[in-house]
Amino acid sequence: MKSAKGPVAGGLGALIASGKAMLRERAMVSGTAALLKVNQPGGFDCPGCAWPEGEHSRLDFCENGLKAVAAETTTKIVDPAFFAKHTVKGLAAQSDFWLEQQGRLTHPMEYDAASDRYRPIAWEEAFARIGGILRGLGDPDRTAFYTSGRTSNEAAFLYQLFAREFGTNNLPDCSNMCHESSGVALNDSIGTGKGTVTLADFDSADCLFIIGQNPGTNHPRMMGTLQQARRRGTPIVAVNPLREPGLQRFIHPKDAMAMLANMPTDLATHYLTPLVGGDLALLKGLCKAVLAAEDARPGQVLDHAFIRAHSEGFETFAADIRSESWEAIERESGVPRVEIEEVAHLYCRSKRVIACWAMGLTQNKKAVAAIQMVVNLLMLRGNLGREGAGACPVRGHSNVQGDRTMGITEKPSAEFLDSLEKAFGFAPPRGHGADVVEAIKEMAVGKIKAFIAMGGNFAAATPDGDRTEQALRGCELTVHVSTKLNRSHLITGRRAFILPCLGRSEIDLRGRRNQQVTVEDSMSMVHASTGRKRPASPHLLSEVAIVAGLARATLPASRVPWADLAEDYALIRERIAEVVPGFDDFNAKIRQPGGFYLGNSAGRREWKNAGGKARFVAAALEPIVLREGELRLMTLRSHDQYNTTLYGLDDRYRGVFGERRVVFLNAADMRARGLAEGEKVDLVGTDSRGMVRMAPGFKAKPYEIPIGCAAAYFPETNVLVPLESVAERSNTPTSKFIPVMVRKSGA
Ligand SMILES: Nc1nc2c(c(=O)[nH]1)N[C@H]1C(S)=C(S)[C@@H](COP(=O)(O)OP(=O)(O)OC[C@H]3O[C@@H](n4cnc5c(=O)[nH]c(N)nc54)[C@H](O)[C@@H]3O)O[C@H]1N2
Ligand SMILES: Nc1nc2c(c(=O)[nH]1)N[C@H]1C(S)=C(S)[C@@H](COP(=O)(O)OP(=O)(O)OC[C@H]3O[C@@H](n4cnc5c(=O)[nH]c(N)nc54)[C@H](O)[C@@H]3O)O[C@H]1N2
Ligand SMILES: [Mo]
Repeated sequence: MKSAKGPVAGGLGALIASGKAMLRERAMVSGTAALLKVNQPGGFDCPGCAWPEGEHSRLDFCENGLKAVAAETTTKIVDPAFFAKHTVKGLAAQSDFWLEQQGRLTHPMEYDAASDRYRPIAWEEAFARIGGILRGLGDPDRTAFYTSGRTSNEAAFLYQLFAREFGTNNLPDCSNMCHESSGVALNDSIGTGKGTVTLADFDSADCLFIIGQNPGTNHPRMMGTLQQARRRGTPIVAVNPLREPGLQRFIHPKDAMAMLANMPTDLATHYLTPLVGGDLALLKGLCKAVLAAEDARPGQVLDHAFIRAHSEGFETFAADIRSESWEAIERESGVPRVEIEEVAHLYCRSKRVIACWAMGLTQNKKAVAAIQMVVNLLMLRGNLGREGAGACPVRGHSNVQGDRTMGITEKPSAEFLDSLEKAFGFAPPRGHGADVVEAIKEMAVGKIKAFIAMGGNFAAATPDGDRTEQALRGCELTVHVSTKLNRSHLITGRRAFILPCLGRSEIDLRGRRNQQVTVEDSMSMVHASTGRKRPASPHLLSEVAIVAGLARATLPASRVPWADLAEDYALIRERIAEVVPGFDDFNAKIRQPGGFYLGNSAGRREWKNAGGKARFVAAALEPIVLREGELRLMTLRSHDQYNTTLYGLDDRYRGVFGERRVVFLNAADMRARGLAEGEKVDLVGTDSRGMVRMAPGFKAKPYEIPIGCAAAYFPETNVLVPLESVAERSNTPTSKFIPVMVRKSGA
């Protein structure tokens, strides 16, 4: 939607776009019915994002939530007849968009190399063959068990139990590419890996920071919360190299009056546009200006009581900040001192501040240090563990946080393993397993030989596309538990299986009852989710039943009653209650409307890290040096995609229609390269070892982005991300910082 001042997020455009998505999926009738039960009591949890439900963010209407539901409830199917028609090579030649459009998987399939086709196989037969191969590998560490973040708590708990009883901690997950940096930073600073705020805190905050996040597209239900805040007069500070239309102007699609009058709410009151990767410098600048304000009015700016009682490391931190020069801060952040000071003064005037962030912070080399600097900034004025204030990493997948709570991690704590051992009577492996990047490296050298995926699209979501593909092809076995066809199914190991599962919207009939599952949102609320739709095929099994089937076939002498657990998920919840802190009376608690709050130690000002205090952590500012002509490329999501799933080819808010191979550039950088608007360019990256990577044929689009920076969509650009280019301490691929040359195609 356009207004006099440019594009507006939400509004009528959102209504039209979601209608189109449902028509395309032929999900109109059933989809609308399904939607009535999304995020409602007795209904199912939205498979979109992890933003919690609340008064202002209930899914009365959410364009991208609707697209996610439409994609899952499509009536199109990918059945054995489909696979008989297409060779894997033929399918691999199709686009990701085409693959997604073919519909829901209906039967378990096994790859037949001789005909290069997937052929149907009975469930029990598939389990038996996979179990046989896994046992035959000898060493349990030769298998990696990947998880994407939609998997329910019940399925996730069983899956990690299976992996650990089998004998490995190789549990890479999508978090490794997502909020791992937040977990590492927060655990070290405040002794918990999760956000400290609840949704109610947004009602009393008097200043919000939104750093490296594009909620208009990726967390649309957050927009209702932000709009309410603005109506109360709460200032919002956006920190983002791109001027995101969704952060500037928004109409709630439910808000018919505003829509008719075309009167959007102006969202961000302050907009800082750092260089890509310039956040650490910018945040140090904000801390420096706050310390300067304290020096000017001693005792009136900092929360000395908090600093004294609750923190350590303040002196070292403050000394480092004071010695940082404004010249370096301005150069490395790309933001003028006056703008930083203005926002710092707003921060000092505000009594209750929440800082939100997402991938713009986590997928950079200095991600962990930058997130710790956000925490430092909050702590200077005691903005942690009190009403209306705190740290809010905004999670991605709808249950990615819950999966971690259930033990999906390659680095389990000793306490967790002790509880598991006590509850199930086997000795789980104690050494750390492989994360995503390590798993790819270990597959590449033949150390990991089997790859099992509980959801996701590993081949497309991971960095260094070509190398990851080689690594997967080198495996003895690849298994994908999936709802829809994707690229990863076409990159097969020597033996390969697709195991199709129920989606969250579907009825999951086991033991004659429609089983409930549970999920945890971004603010530690756990609640039940019950599917309401008839399954896409009668041959589908739930993720829970698939894990149980695999485990039974792989571990004949198992101590876990797999078959019973898979017939009654309440029994799984009883076991979770035994192992995971905070889940006592789990089955009773999920009967409360809206579920229950797990609590957050830092939110209570209890510090569970090594020193027993919240830590101020200093970080040196190292100059970022690029080669002559290189730009800092960030890779991001369009409005019409869910990670590797493409719903369409538009990015309405950013003015892109019918295409995805687009690179956003500053007009000055285009002029310097003699590029006209729409001209085709190749993106070329070189890594430290001199290996050249290329993504050809992108259209140059002038955009409001700082000079020296560029942006393009993922997964098309994943070939450019070197496997070795990771965030310090979290090993997260630096998807938001890839040095590239932009060259005219064919030049
Ligand atoms: N509809 C929809 N919803 C989704 C998803 C989806 O694909 N589609 N994905 C889900 C998942 S798994 C996740 S993790 C979240 C992702 O949610 P986001 O983190 O909002 O997603 P991205 O598109 O990666 O965008 C990150 C933002 O960071 C900015 N940015 C890039 N580099 C920098 C930088 O160096 N500094 C700063 N300050 N900002 C920077 C970009 O301009 C962009 O606005 O959304 C979840 N929700
Ligand atoms: N360059 C670049 N790369 C990135 C990112 C980036 O910003 N830039 N972002 C990273 C981030 S934040 C993330 S989280 C990862 C995402 O990585 P993944 O989670 O691996 O990828 P998705 O695209 O979300 O997975 C989509 C597939 O999941 C399956 N699926 C959908 N619903 C279900 C379900 O209910 N059950 C099961 N079993 N399967 C289901 C479908 O088959 C679908 O094709 O990508 C990362 N990669
Ligand atoms: Mo994510």
